[in-house]
Amino acid sequence: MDPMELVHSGKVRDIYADGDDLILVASDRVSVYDVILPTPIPDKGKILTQLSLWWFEQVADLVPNHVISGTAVPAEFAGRAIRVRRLEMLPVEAIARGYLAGSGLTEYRKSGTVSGVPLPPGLLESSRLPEPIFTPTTKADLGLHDEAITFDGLAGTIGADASARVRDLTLEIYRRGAEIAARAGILVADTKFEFGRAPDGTIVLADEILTPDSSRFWPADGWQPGRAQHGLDKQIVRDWATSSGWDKQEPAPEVPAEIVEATRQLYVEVYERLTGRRWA
Ligand code: Q0Z
Repeated sequence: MDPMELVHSGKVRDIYADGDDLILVASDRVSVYDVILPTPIPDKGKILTQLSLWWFEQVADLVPNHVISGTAVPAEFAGRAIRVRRLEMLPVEAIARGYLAGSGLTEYRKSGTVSGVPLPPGLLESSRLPEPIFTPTTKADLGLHDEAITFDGLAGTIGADASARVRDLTLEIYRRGAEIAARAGILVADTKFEFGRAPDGTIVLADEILTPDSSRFWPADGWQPGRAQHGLDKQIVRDWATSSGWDKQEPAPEVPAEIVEATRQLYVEVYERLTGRRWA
């Protein structure tokens, strides 16, 4: 096979070009407080890739997606790569929120709104929202933080028609995802989608979807508004990092084997609960 060109290296994923296609490769790297840890989580890239492929199938009737193949990838990336159609990406993150957490909670406490959308008074940290909301952000360059934009701000960036389509799709896909996850005892507090345009103008779902890296997953069991929830992701690493006294500046310390194994097990559990398949 011809050598592929590395077109983008993200914190935890890389993109290669292969002719007209792209190959998205998920690594086992883990980012905590925006710092890459020196210790990989074995199988993380494969688990998130297989989970994302499974989700694309679950929402295929709602929206076209960029997936060409989960298997026609270079042997060295087998299992942790997806061959996708190259799209003209929309320069925004399409976020849906069903619960109050993170930057949504911060804005609500300050102004009673999230992305400019007024919410009822009296909501608590982790409260379920009366209905899921669309809270787009601009895509900031590496190192900078994404900024919330209103729907009108979005329309100014990508146009009114594309904005309405992206909003409607984001909420539809979120509702489908949240409903499927709920049956597995998992709450999708919020999730981020990325869309692109095909040459004919069709809006296409891209990137990875509904993984612990692109979403906030909480166990439905024990969910309680009024306090922070335990995330079904790298929470174990985050908690260990905090208790280790690390100052959150590079370089991060090595992660102990038992923390690595517990985190890997959590990713496996999320995969198995959602898909109903065993992680072999
Ligand atoms: C996705 C990203 C990743 C770092 C570009 N189908 C597509 N066509 C064109 N561009 C993209 C896609 Cl998915 C694209 N990203 C996000 C993915 C590593 C950043 F694997 N950037």
